[in-house]
Amino acid sequence: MIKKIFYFLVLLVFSTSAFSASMNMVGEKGDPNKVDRTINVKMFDNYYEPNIIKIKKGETIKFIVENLGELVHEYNIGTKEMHIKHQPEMQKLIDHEIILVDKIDKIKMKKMSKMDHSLGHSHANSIMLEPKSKGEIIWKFSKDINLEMACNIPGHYESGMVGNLTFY
Ligand SMILES: [Cu+2]
Repeated sequence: MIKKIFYFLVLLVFSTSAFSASMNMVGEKGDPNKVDRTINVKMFDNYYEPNIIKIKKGETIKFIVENLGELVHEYNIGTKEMHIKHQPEMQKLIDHEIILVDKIDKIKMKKMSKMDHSLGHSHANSIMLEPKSKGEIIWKFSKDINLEMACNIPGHYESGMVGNLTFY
């Protein structure tokens, strides 16, 4: 039993540190007082407008994201690998009926996240929006590696809900 708990803790520490390491790879949460540029992004079913954004290394950008589609969508900044890893997490939110076709059950999300942290789905690099809603992300692009903005709701990425964040 104790051995089991030990392995669980090792796994927990390892997975959270691996996660923050990959987050640092793509930049960091931006300071709202140091925004260099504001970019409006529109989300439709299933694509972004614009779907290519050019960024200067070190820039802090405020993305004002608006969901003009009829489905729930996500705006998530990461590498291709991060998005692929994130997709099973999103599938879990669908399986638990936290993400519905056009709604996010925020009360359920809060409740479930107390038991399983990954279901809380609050990361500084992503925002999930219901149809006809708006939100923002402030992100500092401190590393110039190729990034993607993507929606990891099952089927969306595959059908084209992905765009490029490229550096000058
Ligand atoms: Cu989507």
